[in-house]
This record gives sequence, C-alpha cells and structure tokens, in this order.
Amino acid sequence: MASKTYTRMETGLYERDRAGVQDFVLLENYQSEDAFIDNLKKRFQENLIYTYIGQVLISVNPYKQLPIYSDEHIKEYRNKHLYEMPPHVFAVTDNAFRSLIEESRAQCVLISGESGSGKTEASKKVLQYIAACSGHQTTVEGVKDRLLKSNPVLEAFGNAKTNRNDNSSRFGKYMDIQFDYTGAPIGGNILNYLLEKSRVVGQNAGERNFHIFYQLLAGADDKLLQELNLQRNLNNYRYLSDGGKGTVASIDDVESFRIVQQALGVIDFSPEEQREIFSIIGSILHLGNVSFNEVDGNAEVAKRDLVVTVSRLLGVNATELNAALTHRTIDARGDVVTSPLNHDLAVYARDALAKAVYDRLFSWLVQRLNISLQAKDTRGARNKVMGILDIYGFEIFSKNNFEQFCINFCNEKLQQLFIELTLKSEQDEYRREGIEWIPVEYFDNKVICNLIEEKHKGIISILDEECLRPGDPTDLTFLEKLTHKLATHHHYICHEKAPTQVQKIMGRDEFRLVHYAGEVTYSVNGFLDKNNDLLFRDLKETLSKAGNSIVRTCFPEQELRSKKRPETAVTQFKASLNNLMDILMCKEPSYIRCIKPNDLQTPGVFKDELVLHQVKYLGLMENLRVRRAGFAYRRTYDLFLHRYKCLSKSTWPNYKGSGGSREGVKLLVKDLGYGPEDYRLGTTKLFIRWPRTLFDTEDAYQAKKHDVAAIIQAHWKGL
Ligand code: AOV
Ligand code: MG
Repeated sequence: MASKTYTRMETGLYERDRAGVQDFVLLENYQSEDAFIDNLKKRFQENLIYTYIGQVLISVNPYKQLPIYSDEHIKEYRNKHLYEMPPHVFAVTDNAFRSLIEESRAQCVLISGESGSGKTEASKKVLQYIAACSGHQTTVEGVKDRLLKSNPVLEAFGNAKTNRNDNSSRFGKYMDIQFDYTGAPIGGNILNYLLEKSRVVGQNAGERNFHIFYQLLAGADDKLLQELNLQRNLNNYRYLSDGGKGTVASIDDVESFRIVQQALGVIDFSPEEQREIFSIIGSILHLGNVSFNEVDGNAEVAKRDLVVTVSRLLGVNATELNAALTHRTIDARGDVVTSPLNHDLAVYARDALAKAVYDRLFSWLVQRLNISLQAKDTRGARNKVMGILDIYGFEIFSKNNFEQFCINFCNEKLQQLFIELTLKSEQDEYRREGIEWIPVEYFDNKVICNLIEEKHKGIISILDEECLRPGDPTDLTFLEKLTHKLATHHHYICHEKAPTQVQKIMGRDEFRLVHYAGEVTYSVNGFLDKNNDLLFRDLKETLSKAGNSIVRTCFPEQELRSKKRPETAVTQFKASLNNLMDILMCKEPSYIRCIKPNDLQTPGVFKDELVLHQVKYLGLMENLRVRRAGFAYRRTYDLFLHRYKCLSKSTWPNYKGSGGSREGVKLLVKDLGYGPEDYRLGTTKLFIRWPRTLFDTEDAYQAKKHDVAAIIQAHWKGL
C-alpha cells in the first residue's frame, strides 16, 4: 500500500500525532483533568491554540501574532467540513455560515471566557472570515467595509486598559449581520450593553480611562487641539490621572486615532459630526478639572473660565451651566424649589454630568453606526442573520464594585445559556435520531442566576427596593437587608458567616458571591448611587438646549416632562440581558470558549493551575463527558457515504441500492468491519461511538484516495 506523510492541511486528523489530539473526544483518558490540561498545553507549545470538543471550539490566547489568519488560510477553510481541517475559528465560522446559507438557519457565534482570554480578537476573526468569503459586488464591499470599520470606533470609545487586559471591552456587544439569499452581507445591527461609565471619572491604579481620550490628545493635529483648548500633557487632566498609567507599551494612541478618524469617514460621519464628537470628548476633560469652593455651605465654581470652555464646546449657556453645577431644582407636584448644593453634591453633580454625557454619546455612536449599517433591501433576507456576541469577560479585581457585579451577572447568564443549549441540543439530537443516551451530571448555575435576578427575592430586587425606599437608605442598609434575606443561601457569603480565612480579607461593607467562575467579594460602596443613576434636572435641562446637536439629541426635552421614574440601572440591564437571551435562544449557536494561559499577558507561558480553573468552571470536562457519553462522532449519511464510498465494493463508485444513503452506509460499515457496539444508525445520521473507529476508516480512505487517484490517472493516460 502506498505510504505518504500527509500535511496538516490535507487532513487535520493526522495532526493528532504531532501535538496531542485536535478534538478532546479523541482523548484516551477523557475523564482525567490532567490529561485534558496536558493536551491543551502540548498544543499551545506547538502554537496550536485551537482544539475542539465536538463542535465547541476552545481557544487559548497565544499573546502573540500567529501566521494562521491569512487570506490563504481563509481559502483553505472555505467550504470544508469541521473535521476535514485543523480546528480554527475560521472552521467554526464557515460551518455556521454554510448552515445559514444552505439551510436558512439563523446563527449566532457565542464567545465566552474571562477578561483577557481573547473574545474580542476571536470576534474580529469571525467578522474577517465572513467579510473575506462572502459576495464581492461593489455594494456589498461597502457594507463589509462599514461592518469592519465599526470595530475600531467602538473599541476606541468602549475599551480601556484594565489590570487584566490592555484592551478590555467595557461594554457588551451583540452584532447581527444580515445576508441576502446569495450569502452576501447587506447590513448589520449592533446592540450595546451597559457601558462601564464610572471609568470616565476615575480609574483604579494601573488602569486608564477609555482609549479615545488618550488617542485624541496624542493623535489630533494642533489645530483640532487648539479648537478644543486642549494640551497634549495627560497630567493636566484629572479624569486621566487617577490610574497613573498614561502611555502603555502595547498601545499606539497616535496610530489608533488615525484609524478611528479614517473609520469615521468610511462610516459616513460628516466632518461636522466628527467635530461635535471630539468637542464632547474635550468638554469632558475640561469638566473633570472644574473644582469647587464652599462658602457658607454653598458650592462655588473655583475657575469659571473652565466652565466657559465646557459651555463653548457643548454649545450651552455658561451662566446656566455654572448655576446647574451648583444648584438643584426640585419640582414637587408643581412646587418648584431651587436650592444650592454643598461642595460634595456639586462634585457629585459634575461627575454625574461627565458620565451621562459620555454614556449617551456612546449609545448615540452605536445608533449612528446602525443607521449606516442598515440594510437597504431586506427582501428574502429573513432568517439570513448571523449574530456575534462579544461581552466583557468574568472579572475579579482586588476591589470589585457595582460594575463587576453587573459584568459577572452577565457572564452567569451566558454560562446558563451554554448549559441549556449544549446539553439540551445534545439530548434533543439523540431523541430526534432515536438513539438511547445516558445523562451526565453537571453543575447548573441557574441557582446563581436566581440568587441575583429572582423577582422579590434576588439581589437585584433587594437593591431596587432599597433604592426606591423613602427615608434614608444607604449602601450599608442595603447590605444589611441582603444579609438578612440571603444569609442561608449557599452562594451568598456575608462577613459574619464567612469562614475565618475569608473573613480576614472581607471588609464590613462587603459581601461575597460564589460565582460559577469563582468567589468574588463586592464592596457595596456606591451601589445605591450607581443604581439610581441620578442626573440632576437642572443639568438635563441645560443640555437639552445644547448647540452641539449630538448632545441635544442625547438629552431630549421629553425626558424632562416625563413624570415616570426611570428604571434603575440594574433593572434596565437585567431586562436587556433577558431580551438578549431570547434573541440567542432562537438561533443555532456555535461556541468559542476562550482560555487565558497566564495572568501576565505574555506569550509562551502556560500556567496549569490557572487553565485548570477555567476548564473547570467553563464546564468543559462535563461538556466532554456529555459528548463522549453518547457517540464521539456523527455524520449525516450523505456526507459519510460521499467521503468513504470508495472503501467498499457495494458503494463504489456509487451506491445503487434502493434504500438511499442510509442503506448505503449500512452496507459500507458492515464491509468496514464495524462491530454492533461501534455505531448506531439514527434517522438521518450515523453515530460512531469510538474515535478510533473513525480514524481507522479515515486512514483507509487516505491510503485508498491515492490509489484511486493513481488508477484514474493511469486510466486517462491509457486513453
Ligand atoms: P477579551 O475580549 O476576552 O477580554 P481580547 O480579545 O481583548 O480579550 O484579548 C486580549 C489580548 O490578547 C489582545 O489584545 C491580544 O493582544 C491578545 N490576543 C487574544 N487573542 C489573540 C490571538 N488569537 N492571537 C494573538 N493575540 C491574541 V475583556 O474585553 O477584558 O473580557 O472585558
Ligand atoms: Mg473584549
């Protein structure tokens, strides 16, 4: 028999000999955590960062550029089945894309993993692949360009350096791409989730504000800076100096700013709109420098010229803004009373203003992007939608606040979806195909989701109740209530009941949650304020009349007239997440599970313990067990027959029997010597229990393929 060494690109299956196995279902010792980690590590050391568990892609962040994303690679992966090529984000995307186009099933690619594990990078690769392999008409190119260019814009305004990741997403993002019946992208839509706006006014040591501030100061030309009355020196701005981290080695602010400006152009932002955007960014920097003196208990602006600059940039009346920063008007059923603010309240009002302006600018940007991404003609595009979800990953910092609480809640929800969809779909498939299967035990994090979001009883309800309660609610009274109501819950730890070790590291103003991904201690400091998210009416009123049209749009006058109390921040977030879950539930999911190999953002370092922790909480061992409990491989009869028909006389060159490809496969596997326990015949698919069985078949096929090729060649030569 002819022997040949096959390259990795010819058949991914042969790669198992080079570095571990490319699909965990092939792992001999699949119950062992050590074997699991060992396989990931071996591959990581060979720069093979991708591995499957069945259809789920695991990606280990290499922290270095690998030459595996070129146009050549994209071509290699086009129209191939998952198991024909080495695991890759392109393979998963291609698979989803084909389901979408060929079977009209709406798709979503769900990317999860903790902060810094590579979600955002993966989402960009998905988009890159889609853009490269779909339609090339001029109109389509325009849409693709805009889809791709939306990324640098959103990252500039929504990402920041944290202590976990130099380019950390500080908002959640779900992007839908719409395709026409030929598979060409015709439009898109972005949903954004809760931006971490507190970062605008302060950052932890070692962190930065949102990238755009640094980009503007470093990258804008002198003329623009002059117009905005800004200097390049970061230390001049209080909102930029908290973290003490102005420049970062891995970040080129000048180049990024050039890219953002160029992207804004491609997305059709007019020069006027761009000027208004940067005026807002500038105004926030100046606003941060506004300070107050207190005279007889009343706050007074220390340097009025700063307020004049802010007013000029926003296009509001300086006297009015000055008054709005130091006074508060309350309209109690028609009784309008204006009273001065003391120093602390004025500081509070100033910061609330900066946060609100930035947050609403961000949402405006997303809306504006959506307008330019809107499909012109959606006929025939029903169900031709592919969603990509890239959220902020699970976070544990040394101090965790309201923001981490929301981010981690979001991750719980996504994990819940993973559990439901992977286990459910697996069960459904066996049921649909009439195959018996053994259920596998797994940890269901629904109990934690409930602890947080259950009506009347959950943390969110308790927080809202406290926020709305008359009297004098404080963060500490909120904590008391939590502890009173939840002390016995297995996933809630209060200071009093914490084990001694934990108690030592917990403050009296903290509570601790046992998340699926680990225990996190939250400080209740600021929970009520951030949840109430109050912006004094005077400021809203001033902004609603702004000359800067973006500001005016963001603070509509109707809002002032509304008597209804706006929903609290966390309740809005909860509703938007539940809405997202509904959107995702009705799509066919593909999963990318990202893993961070070390805490140093460094290439080549693989920390076993850190990885094992993630493998455990991501439920990957269970995922594998579920996959193995049944059948390692499944193929539709058509596909299986098409590939392996040359291995049996009964099916070569074509199966001619009357029973269709199912009967053909039945004959084929008999000829291949499959034992009765090795496989099951489902309604539409062949289920193969052991990977080895498929390997042997693939080996035989590879050998035969070359024989067959030689025979055919000889035949043609002889003619
Ligand atoms: P995240 O999205 O999961 O974190 P990122 O996608 O931003 O993480 O990845 C963090 C950094 O890791 C990137 O800036 C790259 O330097 C590097 N990286 C990630 N994936 C790759 C890859 N495939 N190839 C090369 N480098 C990579 V957060 O947004 O913090 O949860 O909120
Ligand atoms: Mg990210």
